[in-house]
Amino acid sequence: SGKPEAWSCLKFQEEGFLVLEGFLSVDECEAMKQRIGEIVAEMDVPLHCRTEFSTQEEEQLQAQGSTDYFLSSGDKIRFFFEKGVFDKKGNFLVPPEKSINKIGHALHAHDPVFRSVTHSPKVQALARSLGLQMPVVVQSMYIFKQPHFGGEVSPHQDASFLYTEPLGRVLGMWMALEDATLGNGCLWFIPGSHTSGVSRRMIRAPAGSGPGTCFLGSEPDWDSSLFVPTPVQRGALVLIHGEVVHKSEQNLSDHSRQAYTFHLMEAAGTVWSPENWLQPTAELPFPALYS
Ligand code: AKG
Repeated sequence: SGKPEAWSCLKFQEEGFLVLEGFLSVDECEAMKQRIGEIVAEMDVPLHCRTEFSTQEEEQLQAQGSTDYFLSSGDKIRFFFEKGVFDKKGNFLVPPEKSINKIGHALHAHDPVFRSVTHSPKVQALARSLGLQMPVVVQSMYIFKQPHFGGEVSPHQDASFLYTEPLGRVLGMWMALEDATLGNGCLWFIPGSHTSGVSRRMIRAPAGSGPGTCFLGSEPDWDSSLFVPTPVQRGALVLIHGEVVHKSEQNLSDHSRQAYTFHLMEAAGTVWSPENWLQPTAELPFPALYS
């Protein structure tokens, strides 16, 4: 069942994260992996990844192109790549399916397989048992963590990117589709780090004012001894409080560590910051989780 016991809700409140092993069946994990394989096979590699650049101006245009590609990805299915996978002419140095870092940010809206997992009865039951009254889905990501070079995710709070007033209204649901181990880049958390606000915010720069986003504040230089590794088996769901500090390390192992994750906001009595990079659009207002 998707329902955590009362003691585990308490643990979530105290630590800011909670592992629910066995949330998904092996078949449910495999269905998502298979679907993502089809999506990758049909992928259109974005233009800014393929264009050749030789002058500084061309390089700047390319950087602008990738910023725009990111900033307009909130309501689409778009592809983001590991560093160093293209040559200067935009040819893949690594097979495309091994070069993707993540797919974001609206698989939950546009793909039937991911929509049905996101809105599944057990996800809804879990949200209800956590007391969410009017949860909406703000974004989703499929994270590949490729073998041998899948990039690290540096320490952060999700609310730095998904800021609300008041705080405490954003919840990540992170699903392991493959075992996540110490070797292949499992999540690490600082238990209890979700209770002292947000140390930095990424805000969208006003149109036409230079780089697309900037940070207000900075991430503290967290002592690495504060982080607790959280290896989980495939099928586990990890609840991530919007303000808990977490990270994952580079994957130097032979095994990928694929995950599907989405973020909910309790919309009742909450203001989504108009400065967040991610905004609901006319095409895709944040969909209600409950059907
Ligand atoms: C997030 O979803 O906020 C993460 O930090 C995911 C990191 C990862 O999957 O490695």
